[in-house]
Amino acid sequence: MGTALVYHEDMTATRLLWDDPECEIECPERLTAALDGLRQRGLQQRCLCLTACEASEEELGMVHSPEYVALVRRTQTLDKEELQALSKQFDAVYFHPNTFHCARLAVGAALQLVDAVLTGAVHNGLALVRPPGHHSQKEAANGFCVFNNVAIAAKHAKQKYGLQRILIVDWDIHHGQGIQYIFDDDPSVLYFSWHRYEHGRFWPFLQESDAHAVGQGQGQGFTVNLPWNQFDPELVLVSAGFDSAIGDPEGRMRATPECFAHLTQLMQVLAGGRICAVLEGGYHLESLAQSVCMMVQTLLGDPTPPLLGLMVPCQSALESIQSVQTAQAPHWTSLQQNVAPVLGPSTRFPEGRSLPLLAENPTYEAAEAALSPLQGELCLRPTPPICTAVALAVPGAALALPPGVLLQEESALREETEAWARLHKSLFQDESLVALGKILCLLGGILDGQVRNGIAVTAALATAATVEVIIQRCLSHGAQRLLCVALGQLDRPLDLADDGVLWLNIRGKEAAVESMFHISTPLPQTTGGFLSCILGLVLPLAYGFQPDVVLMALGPAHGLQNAQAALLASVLRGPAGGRILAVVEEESILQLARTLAQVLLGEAPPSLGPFLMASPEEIRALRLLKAQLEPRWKLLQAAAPPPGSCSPIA
Ligand code: Q9C
Ligand code: ZN
Repeated sequence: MGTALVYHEDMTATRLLWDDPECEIECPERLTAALDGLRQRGLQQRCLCLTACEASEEELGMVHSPEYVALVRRTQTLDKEELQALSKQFDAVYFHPNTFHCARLAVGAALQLVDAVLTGAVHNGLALVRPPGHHSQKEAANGFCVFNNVAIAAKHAKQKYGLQRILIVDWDIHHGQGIQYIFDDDPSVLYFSWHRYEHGRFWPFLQESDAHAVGQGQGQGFTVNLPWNQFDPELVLVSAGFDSAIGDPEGRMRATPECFAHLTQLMQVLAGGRICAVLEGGYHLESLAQSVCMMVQTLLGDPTPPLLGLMVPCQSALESIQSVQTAQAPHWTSLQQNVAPVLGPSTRFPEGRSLPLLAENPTYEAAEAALSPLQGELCLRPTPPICTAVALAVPGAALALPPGVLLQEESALREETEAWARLHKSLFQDESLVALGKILCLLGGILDGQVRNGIAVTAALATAATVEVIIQRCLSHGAQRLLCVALGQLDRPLDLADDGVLWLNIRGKEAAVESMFHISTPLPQTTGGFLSCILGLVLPLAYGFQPDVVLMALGPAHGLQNAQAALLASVLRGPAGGRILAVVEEESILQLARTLAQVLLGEAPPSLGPFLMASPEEIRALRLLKAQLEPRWKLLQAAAPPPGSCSPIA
């Protein structure tokens, strides 16, 4: 099981035949640049490469009218003047004698990818295609798009595999109005798009790209910008446009290539990891190539490189999120109990005010400058030879571990282990001393870059002392920032310097902020409360802190179900580039160690089970923490509201 890459070089055979500054950016080099990037970094070689076949006219007919398909078919025999005249009938479109062939290959590639994922041949994949698809409509080409590749793929997944819930995430910088129209009244396809809007002044200049568009009829609530885990989809299709990336002449935004690794990783916890991504826009060749590589690398299971920069959300982004929540609240019970405080009138931008976005954005030269050092860094960060290692206190228990994990047999030097143990004299003896030696060796592997992540199983009652040793060892080994997410009865070690360690304890007691680096919150008892806690508190704190290493410690009476522990471990892989050590007590919970090993190897976490709304006390606790922590941890301002019921209000 791996990652599919679907492509056909014939898709480079369509191009603009006349002068048109608007359309010239949609060029064949987009595909060759992306592919060269993948090849140079050895990523293509790690994928299952599939050659695209043309979609049939019947397949096109799932979305497009026979008249429109016939019209595109006829372009094969038109001359240049006729092609140009026809192109003018649409907005931002050009036709070429090869357009029909390429557009059918693009659809065919998307369908093959869905087949590969849904038959279980691969976990996930990317279709590198052109022309793109998300602006295309039943009877119209639009915005370089001829057939709607992703929409046809969604129809195919419903018809051929009987899927009932498909999530489409569209991260192209333009609104995919084509997909929105096609599924406007269809509640089985949730269309999520983020896009540049500028209060309607950004192409395609549509009112219906705004937050108030929520779908029609039965489909109300299914055209949305929505936090990512509520709908519980069976398949995730990504309209993967990279024109939101830095340097893009269309989008003029500044998402770094790394952002796409993190976006991809967030999607990976959904739908059992079944992700089909299909290329849409992206017109700065180097930025496109790097962003595609970031996505494919993450699909392949590699850790995400750290996100650099100031972790502060901008005011206008917060306002956009707020207005989406307001528009969606009538359709999703979850959004009615909103953790986020409503923005005061003084902070709101008046509707329609144009923001100085263009002036602030980088020129191409600036983008090149920002991209090239990143390149260097990418090459300098080698993949650790070992992905996941497990240190067990009792060796026999290894049988239950998934294949692919390294069993940590080696121990740290005896003197070293004893020196650490002396700090906690009464707690490490015999068996627990042996376990400590292995854990120290495993931790050393993580800190030296030999091992990506690990699980440490401690002997009975030794968890707290082990956590103390791990923290001290990390700090003495040059870790600048260590995030500790501690569950159950574990106290923050005394005499820790602030700043270096962010201690977040999720335990039975009430919410409390001892300091900006010492926080505790109760473990929610509902799925909704748990998701709110993870998405609305843990994740913003983790990304805001930018740790080098994450320690997830399950102490006595942690009360976490295996699926909850798996989701937590899965999201905590993001902020520290996958450097995470999970500490669990005793082999008695070996099933837990097994589940954790699976997610640390890159598998999707299991389902959390039936959905229960967060309780009022859980919401109150989160609100309280948010209010107290926001001055220091600004990402909390953008925190998702607590997720609610799995289906919208009828
Ligand atoms: N210069 C895709 O990204 N041009 N289509 C807008 C502003 C059309 C974008 C005019 C952009 C179409 C798939
Ligand atoms: Zn676009």
